[in-house]
Amino acid sequence: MGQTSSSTPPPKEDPDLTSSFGTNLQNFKMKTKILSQELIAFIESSLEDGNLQETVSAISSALGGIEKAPLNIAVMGETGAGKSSLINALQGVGDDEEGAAASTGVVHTTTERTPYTYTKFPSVTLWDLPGIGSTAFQPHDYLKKIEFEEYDFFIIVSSGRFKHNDAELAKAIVQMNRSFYFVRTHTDLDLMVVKRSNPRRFNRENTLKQIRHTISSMLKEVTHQEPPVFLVSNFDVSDFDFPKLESTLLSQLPAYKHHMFMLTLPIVTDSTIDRKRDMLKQKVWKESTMPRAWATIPSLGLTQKDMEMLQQTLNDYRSSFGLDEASLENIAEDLNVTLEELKANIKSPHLLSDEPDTSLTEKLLKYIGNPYFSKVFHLQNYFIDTVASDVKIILSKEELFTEQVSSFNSKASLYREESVGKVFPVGPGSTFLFHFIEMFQSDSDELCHVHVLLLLTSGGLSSETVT
Ligand SMILES: Nc1nc2c(ncn2[C@@H]2O[C@H](COP(=O)(O)OP(=O)(O)OP(=O)(O)O)[C@@H](O)[C@H]2O)c(=O)[nH]1
Ligand SMILES: [Mg+2]
Repeated sequence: MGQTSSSTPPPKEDPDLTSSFGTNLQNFKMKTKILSQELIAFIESSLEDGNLQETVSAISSALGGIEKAPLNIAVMGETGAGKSSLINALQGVGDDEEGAAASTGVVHTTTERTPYTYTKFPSVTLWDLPGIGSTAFQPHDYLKKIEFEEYDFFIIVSSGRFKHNDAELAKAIVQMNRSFYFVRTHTDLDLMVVKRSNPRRFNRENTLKQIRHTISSMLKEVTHQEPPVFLVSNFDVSDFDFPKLESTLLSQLPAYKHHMFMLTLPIVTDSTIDRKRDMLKQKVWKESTMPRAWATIPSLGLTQKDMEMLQQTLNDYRSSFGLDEASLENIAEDLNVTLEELKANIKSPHLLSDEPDTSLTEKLLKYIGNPYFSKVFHLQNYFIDTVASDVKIILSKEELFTEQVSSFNSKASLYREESVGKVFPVGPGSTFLFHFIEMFQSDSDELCHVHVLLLLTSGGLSSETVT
């Protein structure tokens, strides 16, 4: 359906970026398909037209349906760590069943990156990747071969001791501004070995705590972050952290998509805003041959009429970016915030005081003290820069859009309540199964996407469906 990849900017210059994978991470331009090409084209054209309200509306509605946006998850790690088995377990299929991720086993190995639609969240693709260390996938070109830049989110799968390659993967992901979960498989075997070696002192909880602590500390040391760590057995999805892994994944994915969306948005919007800003500045530069442009405010040659024109100029810049008062009011309404709350985030409405009893000279006084701004030409450029930067601020305020989305969700709560207690038939194999349901309120332009989280226990699945 013609989606373009939007790339995130490369990380800052850092000598550490030449990882032990032999790849300079700056060669990777991370891509994501979270913004569809249609949406990108629409946002660019509405911004060019100075219709910020339309841009905000498009973003809000895309965020309202964010669960439908595609998300690519890489399942990566050393060979034999249990990546393919983990995907099978998440899908609720046995290793030898139809639909199982290819090549699990002690001798079989995954040789090609293979996508699997995550059955419990169909807009998500789980990528079963070849392991580091298999013949064709040596560390030095691993990231390149697995097409590291293609993924939005990562699951590092590891078994046994925490390894150098695990640390390098974690570092690479964080340096590229992405997130990951760390999944330690074979926990069943680990416990068995520890128990065998010292049956009298064996304490299951302490052993698990120790393993988790070791991994978390190593990860903190290499990434300076505390990513979630899950100890699982792919053979027993009801034990250890497997249920928590699954529920965390399903409950966090929409928020992560939202985050990725907002992270990607400036790459699309900033260049259009900058282009518009530069065009306006060029116009000002061309007009700067007029003596008025270099007049000093307010005394040398600048008349009351000139000052009024200056105020009009600011209003024009605000209008051309869609930040005039009327648009701001509409945007505030769309985002479910008050006009004051919206204005508190930005500067341009306050550049010239809007207090009724203040004279224009008084309004300009704050600039006159600064010799640089005392020139009309510089002041015009400052106005343009401020208005352009305000547009960027509004479009990058995750919390402004979150406000809108949460209000959207609260409208949906009515429908959520109605569906509590309904049971969905889902595939076998999971103890805790979560399913998102979409419901549509017909006869209304307030289309409600309702996410219902159902917690089912094994053995209790009914075939009752929700109409
Ligand atoms: N006991 C136990 N065995 C596991 C677990 N996960 C995977 N295995 C076994 O470990 C072996 C390797 O599993 P795979 O899923 O093929 O590992 P992989 O990471 O996909 O391997 P490559 O494709 O070669 O990189 C298989 O024999 C699995 O049955 C686990 O949690 N516990
Ligand atoms: Mg495999």
